[in-house]
Parts: sequence; structure tokens; C-alpha cells
Amino acid sequence: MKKTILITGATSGIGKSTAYRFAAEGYQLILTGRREDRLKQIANELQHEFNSEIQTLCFDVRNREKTIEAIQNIDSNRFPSIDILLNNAGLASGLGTIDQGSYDDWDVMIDTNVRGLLHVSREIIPIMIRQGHGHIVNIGSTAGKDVYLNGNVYCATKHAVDALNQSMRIDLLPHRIKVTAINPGACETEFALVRFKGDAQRAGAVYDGFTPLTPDDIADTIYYVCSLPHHVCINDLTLTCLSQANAHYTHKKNI
Ligand code: NDP
Ligand code: 8X3
Repeated sequence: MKKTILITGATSGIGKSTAYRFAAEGYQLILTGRREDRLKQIANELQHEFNSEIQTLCFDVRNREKTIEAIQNIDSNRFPSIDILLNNAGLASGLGTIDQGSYDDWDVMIDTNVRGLLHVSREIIPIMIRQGHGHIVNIGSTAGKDVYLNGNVYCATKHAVDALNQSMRIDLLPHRIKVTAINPGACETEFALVRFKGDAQRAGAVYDGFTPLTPDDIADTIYYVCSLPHHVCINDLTLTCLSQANAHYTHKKNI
């Protein structure tokens, strides 16, 4: 029987690359995000290229009721099990000192990166417990291992993901559900564009002077941790590009 992966935030970046990677490996896909046009386009491409079985769910992970409703709408005939949950939807909003932080930016990061991850996990974990297996992959960050200047609330949300990742693993041990954190360093996606609210110049400058990770690099790593023998668990994996040591040391050339 084909396996199914549910990916939150599949409309862009790491989530989108992971959808393509798992589709190429013959997985069935449940893809989520807020931008319905992109979900439809990606689903069409994957059906055309890989003949994938796909359901798209358009909802905002911050909204608890909509998340519950969307997950209740999963077609269990087509998707009798959910083998992997990739908790990937997330963002940074703004970059500034704590005394000048925007309440709205703080809310959107906490509500998406922490509450959103909890909403989806709370609905999927009982399904995994009932089916007797599952693998949850939480996208953390180097910002969840260390903090950096002006990163304050984003770093706090990713530290929360780190704590939840560890807690989930303990709580779900009796149910034989794997829990893995993937903690990427700088990776060129729409992340910086979102952080800087559409300022392409500022977003592009983030990657000046070094070669960052690509979303395909992360997707390959996610596929790797998900394809190990049943008894083998990678619990926590941090990956950076060659120029980055951790959340605050990046060696940049000519800038
Ligand atoms: P992108 O901006 O390219 O993708 C983010 C994805 O999250 C989009 O598909 C977006 O979909 C979705 N998303 C955001 N907010 C919501 C929401 N409220 N409800 C549902 N979906 C949402 O960035 P990345 O691919 O880089 O980010 C993916 C994850 O990786 C995030 O958790 C990020 O923190 C983490 N990360 C990124 C790094 C980087 O350098 N890029 C490094 C370390 C971690 P839509 O807008 O359609 O809803
Ligand atoms: C995203 C990477 O360096 O902007 O988590 O925090 S960084």
C-alpha cells in the first residue's frame, strides 16, 4: 500500500520541494496552505508528472476551527493512513529589537509557528495512534538552537518547536510514533521576502556573499530521515550550508 505524507505549508519553499521529492518516490500527498491557487497548480503538476494521489486542504493553521474542519475532510478512502506529518508551515515577521517589536508581528509568529503546529498535531496524532504508527517531522531552525540579534520572538517560537519536538517524542513513545526535528540554517525560499514584508531587495541581501541551502537540500534530508528502517530514529538534525556555523556565525565574502 502506498504511504501518505501530510505537508503543512506546501505552497512554497521547503514544503513545496518536499511535496515534489515525496511524489517522485511514489507517496500519496495531502498538501496544505492558505494560497489555494498555488495548491491547485502544484497538485496539477504532481498529478501530471508522477500520477500522484493528492488532496489539497486550504486553511490557515492559526485558525483552530478551520484546521479541525479541514482535517476532518481528509478522504479516508483515498488516504486510509497518514504515515508522515511534516509540520513545516511557519514564518518570521519582522527583524528588530525587542523594545520596538510589533505586537502584530509577534502574534503572527507565535500563532503560526507554535499554535498552528499544535493545532495540526493535535488533530493528526490521534489518527496516528489509532493506526498504530506514524512519523512526525517538525521543522525547527538553527534559531531554535541559538538566538541572534533582533531574532527574539522568531527564535522563541523555534525554541518552542524544539521543546515540543522533545516532548512529543516522550509522550508518543508508547505508541511507536517517531518524532524528528529538522533544524535548517539559512535556506533561500520566500522566507526572507515574508520576513521583510515583500521588500525583495532587503530579502535578497540576506543571501549576499554566501551560498545558502536550497529547499531541495532540506527535502532530501527529510526524505532521508523518513526512509530509515522502522527501528531507527533520527531525533534531531541540524543542517547548514558550508558558510554557516550556527544561528549567528555566517562567513560572508566581499560584504
Ligand atoms: P516559505 O515562505 O517559502 O514557505 C512558508 C510556507 O508556510 C508557505 O507554504 C506558507 O503557505 C505556509 N504558511 C505560512 N503561514 C501559514 C499559515 N498561517 N497557515 C498555513 N500555512 C502557512 O518559507 P520556508 O519554506 O523557508 O519556511 C518553511 C519552514 O521552514 C518555516 O517553519 C520556517 O520557519 C522554517 N525555516 C526556514 C529557514 C529558511 O532560512 N528559509 C531556515 C530554518 C527554518 P501560504 O502562504 O500559502 O499559507
Ligand atoms: C530561519 C533561519 O537565520 O533567519 O529559521 O533564523 S534564520
